Amino acid sequence: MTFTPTADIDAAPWTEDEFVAALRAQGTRYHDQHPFHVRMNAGELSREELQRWVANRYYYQRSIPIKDAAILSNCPEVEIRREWISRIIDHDGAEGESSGGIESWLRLGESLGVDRETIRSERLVLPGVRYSVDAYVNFCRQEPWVFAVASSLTELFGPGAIKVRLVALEEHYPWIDPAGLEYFRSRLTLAPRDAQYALDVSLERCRTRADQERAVAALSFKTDLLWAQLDAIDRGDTRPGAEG
Ligand code: AHQ
Repeated sequence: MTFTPTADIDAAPWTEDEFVAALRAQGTRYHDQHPFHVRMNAGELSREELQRWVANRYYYQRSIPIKDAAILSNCPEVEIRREWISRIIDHDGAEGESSGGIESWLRLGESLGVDRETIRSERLVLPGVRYSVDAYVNFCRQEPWVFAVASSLTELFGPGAIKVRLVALEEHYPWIDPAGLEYFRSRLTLAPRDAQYALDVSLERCRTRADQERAVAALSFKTDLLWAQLDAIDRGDTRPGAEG
């Protein structure tokens, strides 16, 4: 992704408050405002749409540890890696335990009526979902690790969105076993921790105006890919011969 700073290269760096405000302003582009999530939260999604969503978002979830491993592989600093590696364990689970976010997501799928083998086969993953998620993984492989860290700052907005989603799913879709929503409950604790660490690193390492703007651009890129992912899920499979 080629980045061209908008300010002239000698512009004064933002103050910490200005930088945080520029990052948080990206929240207006967060996917909690996407029509699909708006319909989800209003109780308007069909069972088929929820099943399409869970099977496609699996591709995002199973890609998170891969992009976090890419960040680790680009980061030469032990202290940063010691912190960041927890994200991989959170999703993959610990050795020998049937734990972790990916396992929880499969349980979410089962509670929505999609068996785990169908989800893990990824045969229901739509092209637009695959390409937007792969764009995220490749961004984290190719960009300097600090900006890949900054791209994870959508999690500044995640917990608020997930709180609303949890209430909506429990209220409007009584056929979903509440135990299947455990994944989102776990994010309410993990995401704020992760977001705070990613924000601290971004503030500490992005000291020039160009780096600050590049961090904001990385976050903007991430809000776009989350939006594109939901666009594909919202439209469904429009290819010739697609069922339904
Ligand atoms: O379940 C989510 C998750 O594990 C992560 C990791 C983080 C990252 O490193 O980019 N982002 C993220 C997100 C998760 N869930 C999304 C949702 O709406 O359910 C939100 C998403 C994000 O905000 O980036």
